Amino acid sequence: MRIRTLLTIAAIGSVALTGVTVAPSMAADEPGPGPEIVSDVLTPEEEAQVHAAVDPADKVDMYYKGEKVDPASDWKGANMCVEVSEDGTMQCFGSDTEANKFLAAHAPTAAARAGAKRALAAKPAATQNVTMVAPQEAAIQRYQDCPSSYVCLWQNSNYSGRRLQWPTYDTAKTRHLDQYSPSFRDKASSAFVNRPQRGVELYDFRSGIPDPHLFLGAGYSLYSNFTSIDYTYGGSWNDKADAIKF
Ligand SMILES: [Ca+2]
Repeated sequence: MRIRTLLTIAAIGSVALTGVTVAPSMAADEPGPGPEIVSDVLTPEEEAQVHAAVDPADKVDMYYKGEKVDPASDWKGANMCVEVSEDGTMQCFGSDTEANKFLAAHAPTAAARAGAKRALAAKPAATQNVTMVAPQEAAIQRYQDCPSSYVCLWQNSNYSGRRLQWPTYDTAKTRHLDQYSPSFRDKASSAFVNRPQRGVELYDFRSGIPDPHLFLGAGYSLYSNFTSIDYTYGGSWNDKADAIKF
């Protein structure tokens, strides 16, 4: 069943709530547009908590083809990087098949391993399917690259470009997007919360004014384009996120 998470918004200043009405998906586990898009600002207490949970200077180790990614360099040929340990370590991959083969055996939770296995099993059918649909529809279906039980952020809209992918742990983790190499700060443009429960928060760290945060609901929720999500201080959430709590 599609779980809808409702947030109670405290009656504080600078609340920007964009009500997006979408038809709920009827089938179980069927991805669909995120429920309510909630963009708000953190209270000073929440802000202190988030800042204490992340340190942008504390870079995570990232590996590609068995070698550590040089923090000063690029992802080289990698298209996606996936968190493979609770300490934040990432493995980067050139293709989804390569990623899912690794994750099916080495992902840090049983659900994450199962999600990768399911993606591998579904791959031939999905590929056939994509050749039969219009290119635009195929592009929109790229969210399927983010396997079941994971949370994904993409650099571009419509689930394209580079992707960061996190598994679901027993408790939520917070990561500064500056911890990745190269930094993913101010880059996220689309997202998929491919799990039934526990939404995701994105934060934008600001100096001198309260930090905005964006709540992405659980329940297989798709957010295809952050340019369509209003940002508290004007403009959109595109290329704003500095940290993620998943
Ligand atoms: Ca930012």
